[in-house]
Amino acid sequence: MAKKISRGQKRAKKAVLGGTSSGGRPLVGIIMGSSSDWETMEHAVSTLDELGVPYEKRVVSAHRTPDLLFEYAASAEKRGIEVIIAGAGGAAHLPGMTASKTVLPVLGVPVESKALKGLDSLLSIAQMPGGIPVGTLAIGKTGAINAALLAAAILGGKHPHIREALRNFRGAQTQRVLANPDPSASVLSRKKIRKKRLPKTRKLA
Ligand code: RP5
Repeated sequence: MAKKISRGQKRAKKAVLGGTSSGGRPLVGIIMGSSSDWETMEHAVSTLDELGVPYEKRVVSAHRTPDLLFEYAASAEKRGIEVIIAGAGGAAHLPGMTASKTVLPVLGVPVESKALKGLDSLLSIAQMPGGIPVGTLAIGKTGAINAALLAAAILGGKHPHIREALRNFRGAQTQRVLANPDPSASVLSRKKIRKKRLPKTRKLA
């Protein structure tokens, strides 16, 4: 029989989980230090959506909500999460601290900072002392997309349908390049699209 949980327990569970994707138990936990990281991290989310990989997503700050970070990282494995993607900017300690509280693979996405264009984030995440690794991706959107693809590659070892989804993704990407060999054609079509989007300007008499 399913165990009944109280309203308080439900609230506490929601506080740890945040939002989830549809399509089954989340396998990837996507966390980010601030809602200002969403613009970058939404690319990890949309890539997982494209691959049909279930995830949960939420803001967890290493310095503003350290207790939540510990609770999240320590309970992730028990909750069925198999890979964590952590995005943070500046003195980006979220991925490293998360990795210190779990043996799950943690993939770090350096978010582009205003002051140093994400170089600070990149070094903070990549330069973990030996013993607690964080798989560090590129700065910004590229890193967020690749973190999702790498998470799918890790999951693919255990979940054959995810490996197939990744294979299809790669195949479609290859086909797109092969189908558009003329570089000037794609520049022209991009220019056309931009022109269409521009609002008409009225001439002054
Ligand atoms: C980090 O500080 C976050 O990951 C974010 O990239 C950065 C700035 O956060 P906000 O001040 O915009 O909340 O913790």
